[in-house]
Amino acid sequence: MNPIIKTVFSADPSAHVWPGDDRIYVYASHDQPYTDTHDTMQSYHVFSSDDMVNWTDHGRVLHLDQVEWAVSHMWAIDAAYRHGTYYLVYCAVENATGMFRTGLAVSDQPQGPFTDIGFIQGVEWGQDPALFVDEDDTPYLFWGAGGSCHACQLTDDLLSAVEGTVVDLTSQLKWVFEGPFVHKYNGKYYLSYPGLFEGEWPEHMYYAVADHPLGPYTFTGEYIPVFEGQAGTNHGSIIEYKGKWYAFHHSMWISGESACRSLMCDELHYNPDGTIQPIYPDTMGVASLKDPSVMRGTVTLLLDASCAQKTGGKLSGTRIATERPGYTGHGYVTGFERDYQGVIVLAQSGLARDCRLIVRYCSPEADQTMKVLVNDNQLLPPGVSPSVYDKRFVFPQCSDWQELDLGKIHLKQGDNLIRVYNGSGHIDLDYIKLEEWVD
Ligand code: FUB
Repeated sequence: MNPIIKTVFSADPSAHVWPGDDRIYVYASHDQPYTDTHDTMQSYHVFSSDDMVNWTDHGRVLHLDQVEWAVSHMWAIDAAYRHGTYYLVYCAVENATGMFRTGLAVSDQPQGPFTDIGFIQGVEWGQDPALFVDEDDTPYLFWGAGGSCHACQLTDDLLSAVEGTVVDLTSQLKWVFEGPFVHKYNGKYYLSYPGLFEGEWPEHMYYAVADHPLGPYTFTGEYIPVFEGQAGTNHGSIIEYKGKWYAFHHSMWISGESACRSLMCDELHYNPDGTIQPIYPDTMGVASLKDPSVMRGTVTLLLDASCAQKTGGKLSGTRIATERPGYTGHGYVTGFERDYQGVIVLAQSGLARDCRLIVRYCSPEADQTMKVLVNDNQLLPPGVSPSVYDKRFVFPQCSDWQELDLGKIHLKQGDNLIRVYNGSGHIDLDYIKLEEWVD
């Protein structure tokens, strides 16, 4: 169904399938709900799926506060995998110059969280970056803003433009405005981008084709015309996944506001001559969903407790451990030894909504009692009246990791803090999961 992500406002989707992984990952910028301007964009989310129907939101994976050189405008992004490292390639306005720069952040996991390593030297006004690594392992960077598009080869560490390789592709790309993305199909390089037909908003999605990543490109056509409910902008990526091709892009179908966008995905078809058939987005979205038995997909927010500190939460007196096998990601959180020690995670939501709260934990020695706070509200175990002082949940003894369903919680629009802490019990905590609530 379109939009594919209904739980949080996000835009500029860059989809990738990494070697040896059967999931598809979508890296996206984050729109603060209903601020009516792109100036408030400060962070990124990663979404993944193995069926293009049900998605996992891996939460906030990089925030402006974690990037020393940047002052604002965490706009469009891309991602790359090279030599065992996952790169988030993003843009932000540099504090020192007021210029858009192309930042690089790294992780050893495709879903992040990511750590900034600085901006790419030799690239000025590097808004809307796309990092394309060719089959021979050569990395190329594309960027575009305000009616222009440039590209260059990158050095092996990806941190600089190779001297003398910067090319201005603007005149080769009809109507180009911003947002390049590059994919390869049948040996040809496809550069897709949002453009302004005759200089007029909103943006159409166009593409051009070349025999070399740095061009020359031949303008080939439009693949997503302007559609009803489109935000003023559009921006996207093209990817093959499990034998089918898809175009990811965005709309304002949920919010009705152009700076409050939602991710979309539609199937993409090539003609025998390599041209792309136009896409007319509809609410049914990807073809697999046209099976009437699958009427809607789900989005689950999965917050890895061991990443809490880097994703907008906090470890309060607790620590990360790895001794007990079977955890998710980098480890689990342990050390809930005294009252009030615990974990806080950030759950961002586009709309106020109900969710099911699930905790994955292990407690081999005995039942434990824990407290849970959602924002400022103490969560009540079933059957416990608000007047009762002792509102602790029992986490039953278990010799291996298990999920405990804590029932319905309410998320407000925007940022929510969920805290699981010691109420005289000690657990090992792997993740906190928020499933969409279905009545
Ligand atoms: O998301 C902020 C900006 O809007 C992007 O950088 C542009 O491509 C447009 O989508």
